[in-house]
Amino acid sequence: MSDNTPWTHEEFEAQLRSKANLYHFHHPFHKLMHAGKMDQKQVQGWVANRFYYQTAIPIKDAAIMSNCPDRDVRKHWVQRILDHDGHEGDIGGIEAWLQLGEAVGLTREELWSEEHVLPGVRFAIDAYINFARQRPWQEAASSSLTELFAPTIHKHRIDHWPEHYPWIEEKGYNYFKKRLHEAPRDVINGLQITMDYYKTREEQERMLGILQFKLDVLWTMCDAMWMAYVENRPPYHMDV
Ligand code: AHQ
Repeated sequence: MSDNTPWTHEEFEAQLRSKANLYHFHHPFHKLMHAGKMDQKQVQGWVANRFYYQTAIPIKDAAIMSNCPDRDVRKHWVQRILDHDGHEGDIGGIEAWLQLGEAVGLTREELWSEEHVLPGVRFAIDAYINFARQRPWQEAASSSLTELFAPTIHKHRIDHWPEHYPWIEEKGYNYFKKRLHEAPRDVINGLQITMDYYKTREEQERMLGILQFKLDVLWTMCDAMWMAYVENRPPYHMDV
């Protein structure tokens, strides 16, 4: 007989964290990057494609807020938009990512033009934005909890890129350093919303599926970049 007993908050969080092994940190594309085996073109491809993700985050968060009638939730959630778009005293994550682009040898215009954005990356990210627009705000908010696993990946870049990619200018690290303290704060807020919303075992199991959807978004982005920048098979490659 299936167990319908709801998980305690501790058990529920442990279930969420048990998906850590599916996080895109473990994708072969990131493993190649983390091992220092990428050339400048491959790193530039990643930076340019991830810029589309970075510019999508505040759009996604604004979609969540537009669906959320709770003032107290919006009062906290708006910080995520400010963190990316910038505000008094903070240039914002999008500007910091533009500086990462310059630090790896791209121009700001190239990033804004989206000329390097691969179809598979665009579709995955647009799916995330549309999920946030169409689903109950609590579901969209809880889908951000892939950031449970994000500090590892930011710290790894800060610790290992200088030895692997000495040609990347120092200013390129500012984004990752910024997220090291923003992501854990966001996770606390996202976990609170998640624990308050998913009450029954069936609802909790559904949340695991929502987290899996977001893990799929991140993994699919890496799949598209692997094909283009590692296999050298970008869309409409015809050779067999
Ligand atoms: O830089 C990232 C970021 O600002 C966010 C916001 C959050 C969300 O709302 O979905 N997710 C996220 C992530 C960021 N960086 C990714 C990375 O690998 O650098 C990780 C990604 C995430 O874990 O969802």
